[in-house]
Amino acid sequence: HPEQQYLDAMARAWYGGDERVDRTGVGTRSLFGVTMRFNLSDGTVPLITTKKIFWKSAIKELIWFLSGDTNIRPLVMQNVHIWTDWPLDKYRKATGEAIDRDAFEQRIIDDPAFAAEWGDLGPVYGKQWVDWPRYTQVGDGLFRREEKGINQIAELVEMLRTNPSSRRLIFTGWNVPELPGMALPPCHMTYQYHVAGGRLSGILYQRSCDLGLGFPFNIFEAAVLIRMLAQQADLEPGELVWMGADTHVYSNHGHLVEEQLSRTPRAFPRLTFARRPSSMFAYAPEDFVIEGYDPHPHIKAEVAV
Ligand code: DHF
Ligand code: TMP
Repeated sequence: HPEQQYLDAMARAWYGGDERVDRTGVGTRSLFGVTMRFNLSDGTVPLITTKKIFWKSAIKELIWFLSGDTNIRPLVMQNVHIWTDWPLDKYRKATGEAIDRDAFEQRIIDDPAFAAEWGDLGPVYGKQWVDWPRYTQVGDGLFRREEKGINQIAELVEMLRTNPSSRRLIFTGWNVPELPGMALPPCHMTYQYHVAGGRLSGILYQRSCDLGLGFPFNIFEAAVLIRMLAQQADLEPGELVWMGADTHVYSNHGHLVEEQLSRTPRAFPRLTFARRPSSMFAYAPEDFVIEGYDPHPHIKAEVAV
């Protein structure tokens, strides 16, 4: 079963990984350089089955990236909580206020000015994917930031349509000068595509991977992206290759590893589209139809902030 690649990585990291003190202070057990491959040509998508994944949250996150937004407000309004902890942590540290997560999210929803001030993550994924800053020289040592940046996703679709044999079918979130302004520098940082025999394959390069929490979202979203790009460029899906650099399990996720390793993976579900939206930027959550997802129960685990 293809999910075995994930369970093996978890086991290797947990039982034999390098113990490292990480930025969050929680501690990880880590492997460096892990590859997995998932076949998408049969219409399935890698949606982890050894625990329930809230895949609709993942779809909403992906649509949010493509919208170019970097504020958590639209996510919170759609009941997606996966990005709340970072703005919340910043708010608590800046104000000293002991506000709880629900109250913070409620303020983000109720008060757009509060959300604008405290809900933004900086120029993260969405900004770089569809509005990478562009500068024009207007004088000696003088540059103007253009109103509209580069839409890497639109350019990618155009290249897939007009020059599918290109070896430059890439987009990236790793904008070096803008990294200091980001709440977190991109983890799933670079995506590259390849067309052969009418099939679209993709590689995701992930510099840092939380196998317990982030990975199931990252791998699913990367696969869905291939399916969306294929739909837009009139290609068939091929394969997803995942390459993780620092691939780790947090030291407080032992229960997750042991429980997931004790479970038998089930068949991956199938993804179909309810319609063909007019562009990469016109998809809605209802357009994604997942059939045959029968996961084992959800397992709670704490996220390291
Ligand atoms: N930091 C760390 N330490 N690990 C991450 O995976 C991570 N991922 C980020 C941002 N920073 C991160 C963005 N993606 C969850 C899943 C993905 C995600 C952030 C958080 C998460 O907590 N998932 C839980 C709860 C899901 C829910 O409430 O909907 C899960 O059980 O899947
Ligand atoms: P880092 O910036 O110090 O590497 O910390 C980021 C942590 O978040 C790390 O554990 C990897 C994890 N992560 C994912 O696994 N997937 C994601 O999509 C994101 C945003 C973070």
